[in-house]
Amino acid sequence: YQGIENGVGNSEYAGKVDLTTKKGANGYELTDDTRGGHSTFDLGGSESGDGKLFTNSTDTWGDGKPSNPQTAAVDAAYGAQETWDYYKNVHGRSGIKGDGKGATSRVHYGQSYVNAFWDDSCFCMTYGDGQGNNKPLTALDVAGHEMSHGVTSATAGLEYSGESGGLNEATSDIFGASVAFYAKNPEEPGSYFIGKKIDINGDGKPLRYMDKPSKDGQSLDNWSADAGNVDVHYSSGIANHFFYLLSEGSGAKDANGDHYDSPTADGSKVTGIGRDKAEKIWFKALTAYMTSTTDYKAAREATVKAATDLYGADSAEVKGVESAWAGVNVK
Ligand code: ASN
Ligand code: ZN
Repeated sequence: YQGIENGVGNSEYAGKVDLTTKKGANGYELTDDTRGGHSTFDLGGSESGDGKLFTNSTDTWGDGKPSNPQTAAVDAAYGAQETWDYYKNVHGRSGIKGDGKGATSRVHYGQSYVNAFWDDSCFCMTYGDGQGNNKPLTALDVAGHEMSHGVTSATAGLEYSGESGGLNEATSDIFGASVAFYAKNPEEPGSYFIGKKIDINGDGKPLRYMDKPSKDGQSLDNWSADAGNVDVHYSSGIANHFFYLLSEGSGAKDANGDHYDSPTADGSKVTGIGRDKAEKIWFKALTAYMTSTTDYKAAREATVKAATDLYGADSAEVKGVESAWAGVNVK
């Protein structure tokens, strides 16, 4: 017999998780035929090639520790699974390209590589092992962030420089956080703080903050004329802040033990419309109205159009979009 199986993984970040696997000629394989055949490969420290498909004699994978090479594979497979389900069940999109096809994940890239990246040319997701090879970059919000670069590339195609680059990065932060909220995993709860689990700077702090992006010391909270000259991982702050304001509104709020605090550029008050609607608006704007050269002003127009399509011209949602952009100085 060869076919679809229900496996169990012991992850580094997400606890014990269910994984869809496959029984093949050489035992169990980390391939998910219920999600377009997404498969997870071991680079074993190499920086090139496809790697080797993870296989196992039983259908229990990893032991929750980074010393076991399967553990990072469990987190990567879980991230791909939740990202697939998020786009399918929330936005009706089947796979990164919307064509029903799964991608591949590669783990154990290089030595102590502290990053993860999506690559359109191999339609593949790659994860480093992190500092001292023991903090793999395989957290759920990182998986969602990186694979969302594939979605952006297949849709709006936002150029990765200038203001469009900031919007590209923000789209990945928005949907990376959204994937984690969607998954409702108590070990790895959703948050507006990006990269909480990977401890990329070794100080226990998140990589980026959507409520008040400048808390990282470099990101922009609000638009200004030189936003297009700032690194895309910092100019993204403007749209991340917009998304937070649209979802939650202005004013301090505690959630999941995170202290969220989001003042507006001009002191105006913004009333949130809830994250679910904000996600729908951003997705529609990305897939129907944004293009490779969309800048912040055009992103405002795209989201107003999207909210108008979804909720009507005189809706509270359109007013929310307008007031959230005003709150980040995009007028
Ligand atoms: N983690 C980085 C990012 O998604 C990797 C890269 O491709 N620059 O922006
Ligand atoms: Zn990115």
